[in-house]
Amino acid sequence: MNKKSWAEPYKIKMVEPVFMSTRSDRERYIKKAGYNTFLLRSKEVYIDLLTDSGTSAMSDRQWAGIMLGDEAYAGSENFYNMEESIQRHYGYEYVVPTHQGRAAEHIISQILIKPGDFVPGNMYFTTTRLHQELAGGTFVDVIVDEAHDAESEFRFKGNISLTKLEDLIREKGANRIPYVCIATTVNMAGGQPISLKNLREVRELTNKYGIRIVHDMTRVAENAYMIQQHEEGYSGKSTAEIVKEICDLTDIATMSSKKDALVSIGGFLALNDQEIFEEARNLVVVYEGLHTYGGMAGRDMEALSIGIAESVEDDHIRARVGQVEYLGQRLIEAGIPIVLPIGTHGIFLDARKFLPHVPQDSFPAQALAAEIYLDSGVRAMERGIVSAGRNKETGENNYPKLELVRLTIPRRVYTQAHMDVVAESVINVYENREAIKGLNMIFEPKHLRFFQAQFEKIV
Ligand code: PM9
Repeated sequence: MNKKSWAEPYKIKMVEPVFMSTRSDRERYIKKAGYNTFLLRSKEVYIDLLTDSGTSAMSDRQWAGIMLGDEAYAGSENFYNMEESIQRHYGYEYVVPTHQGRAAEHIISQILIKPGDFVPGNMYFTTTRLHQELAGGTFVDVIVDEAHDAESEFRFKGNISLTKLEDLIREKGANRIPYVCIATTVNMAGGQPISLKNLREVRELTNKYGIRIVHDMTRVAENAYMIQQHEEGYSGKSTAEIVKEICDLTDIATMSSKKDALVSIGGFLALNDQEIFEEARNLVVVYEGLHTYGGMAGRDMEALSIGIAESVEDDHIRARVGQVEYLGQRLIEAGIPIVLPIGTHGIFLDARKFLPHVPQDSFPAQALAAEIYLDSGVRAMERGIVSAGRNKETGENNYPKLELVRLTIPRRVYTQAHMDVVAESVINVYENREAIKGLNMIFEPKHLRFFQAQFEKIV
């Protein structure tokens, strides 16, 4: 049978109400939130596409696991189950639990980076770069040029430019590059994957210079699925096999389990080097908690060990990415400018093309996210000049080429009908885009300003 339609590989057992509001309610809410969607209360939101982080629906098996929480301070059984799940599905030998991804980034940055070092990576991520900088390092973007071009349909926009990477190593010297940071997938580029061919080439190059690879594996199963679908030679392999192959090419991993791994909270550092493991195991007790819980409750470690196994199942990942593609296709058909190809965890609106009349200094993506909320109560996230922050040396604004609004899809939470409502709202805002004038920033926090900055409307 030639199957044209597909459906989610689960049925709904429990429901949670969502809150509708009127436009005049939303006008009050967003003004009070300083036109920053991070500052809205969740009850003020109808469909929450702020993030896919910690927002997944857990399975009945995960909830059953929660009841098996062993809340011993030391040596919880759930830690060993989680460790075993990480070893089995990802292949790393040693595991240090952390309360979420940025804590793992903090620990590895403190251990490996010396002041004056350079850390190349496939585009920056906000928390990752900040921890590199706080440890005295400088992030260097060595992603392929296509990643910065919203319209390029290159399939593997997460790839590293080998020329940029080798030029940097020659210019700075391998001893000033503690590691190359590889993210699967690349969030800020639009959820774009790296190919295994490219990763293998990066491995060869880093081996030549004795440089480690640190893998930000936050969405590794989604990346593996894209390899299965689009990279030559992988259509016959399972997502689980490809995930293992990716991890095997890297030395150390930082994980925010709140994404791919289908839990509300948690993260870890995983690695194969015993000496670095001992250092990390020591540092985790300073910042997070004992090395057998690292800031997580026993029940959360149990849910994570089950979530990891579910995250690499082909049926799950096909439906997860399929839902993102469904929304993307609806927007493409309506002529809405989005980042192409459609990524894995959300649809990224191209605010430069959406609002060509709003200069980047007037925060077009921030303004667009606020307008979508005003239109329908759908909450999105800015991923443009506000997220890019300031240059750590000069204090000047960074001006990213990509000025995006991310409609991020939580895993297993919303239905196709919700996606239709979202598409209709974005289309409605697009039809009335001339009226949007942009924002002025009236409050700017020192670190990761996108979380807490406040704005007022330009009228
Ligand atoms: N990502 C996201 O919404 C959480 C809030 S924005 C900082 O996309 C990558 C690729 C991430 C990520 C978080 C982290 C940090 C590291 N790498 O949020 O600390 O997408 O668990 O992970 C968010 P934690």
